[in-house]
Amino acid sequence: MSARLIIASNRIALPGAPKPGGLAVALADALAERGGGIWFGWSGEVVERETRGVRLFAEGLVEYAVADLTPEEYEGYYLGYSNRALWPVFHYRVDLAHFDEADFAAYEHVNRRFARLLVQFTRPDDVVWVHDYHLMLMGQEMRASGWDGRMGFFLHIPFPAPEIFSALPQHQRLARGLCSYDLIGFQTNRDTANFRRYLIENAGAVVEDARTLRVFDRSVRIETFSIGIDPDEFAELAESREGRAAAERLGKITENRALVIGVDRMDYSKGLPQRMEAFGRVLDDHVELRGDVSFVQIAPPSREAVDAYQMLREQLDQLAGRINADYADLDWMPIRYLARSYGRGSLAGLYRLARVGLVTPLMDGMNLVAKEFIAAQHPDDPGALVLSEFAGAAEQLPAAILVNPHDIAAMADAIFRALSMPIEERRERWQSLIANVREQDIAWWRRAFLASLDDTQT
Ligand code: GDG
Repeated sequence: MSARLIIASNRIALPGAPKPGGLAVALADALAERGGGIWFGWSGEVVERETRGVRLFAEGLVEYAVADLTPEEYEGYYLGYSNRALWPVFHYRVDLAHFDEADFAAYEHVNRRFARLLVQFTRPDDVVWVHDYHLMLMGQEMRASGWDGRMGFFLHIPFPAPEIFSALPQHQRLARGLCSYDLIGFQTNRDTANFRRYLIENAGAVVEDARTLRVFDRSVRIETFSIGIDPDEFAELAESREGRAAAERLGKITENRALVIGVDRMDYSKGLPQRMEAFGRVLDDHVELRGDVSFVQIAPPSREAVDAYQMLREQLDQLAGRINADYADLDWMPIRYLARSYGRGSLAGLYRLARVGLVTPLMDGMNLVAKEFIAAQHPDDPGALVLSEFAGAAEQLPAAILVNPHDIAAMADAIFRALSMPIEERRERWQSLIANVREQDIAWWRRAFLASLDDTQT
């Protein structure tokens, strides 16, 4: 029997609550497949007084252990260091980053508190898998609390070029902390290469073998595991009652107009203003398309307590308003901009209805929407995908129409090309895209990561 698995992530999908996405399902499955385990993380609640311990829930073979944050921890660890410093820097937006020693102290404090809480639950032969940028220092703190078993970390967002990472005042402490893990997984080869180069140039790392560096007196394995989705789930959702109902509602309004769709958390990394401008440019350049094509952008607001997100919201409201005012007619609205969320089934139905999917982040770890869009298409009449070359997914999906999201004219051309793509070419490209989405799906991802972690030397 393989060792028991312990997962730590900032947010947890609690039993009973609908699983917010494929990742939550994948991690719960990973735990079940290992014959049980523990999933530890923040409860999502902010309470005045620091609650000492964790609350436990069980579902089948999986135990959930959650801890609350105090308002100060929420502010410093979550909003502050995680989302005002790490998120922008890792997405190449040093201009938006806010460096505050007190935020870092809160980040360290929560990582330490979580580590101490979790260590109490570990048994010597357990395997620990920590997720994402909120918890980069948790491994080091677990080591400090006496844990010396196997421990892996997966970063869901990009790892930037060393010159960008070094802008973080605490880059050395973060890098050293990360190297407490036995395995560090990244989304793409680009990220893996960036982290290796950082360690070689700044921490005197020595290459041990193709995937292992000797650094800070340890051997650390650094490898790429591109996250995927469950493609069958999205194909089924597209045909589900919810999926068909959503497609029918939108289809009634867009009638036989070609539909272009975007679905993104409202985040400045997603390139939403550039995308709207590019769509406006298509209407500028192609008089014949006016009245004939609709762009639906679903953009649920996210991290609204952070300034940069409030500014983005205003910018998008303005831009969509302006383009609509310029081009709309009595019976046609060019952009349907929806700052709200929809159920996964509805999303799948809308993906299928669309002729073109626009996934044009300025920088993105992977981007699951690209894969969901592909999985939801009908094989006989699939839509075309316009994909940013800066999305991690571009490494795996060369059959998409790849674009530079900073180049508005090129994006407008790509949208036009996608709208006019003959059905044979759409089918051919889709066959190649879906083959990849199927091959490196979510089950492949978690198994590959855990197999590599099981195989590290301790
Ligand atoms: C991070 C990394 C990496 C979106 N709107 C709604 C909704 N969504 C769902 C999508 C998709 C998920 O949220 C978004 O995933 P992405 O991968 O596109 O982007 P991030 O949220 O930034 O995720 C990213 C990912 O982690 C996994 O490692 O790929 O690079 O940034 O599943 O469908 N879901 C529902 N309603 C919505 O309105 N239900």
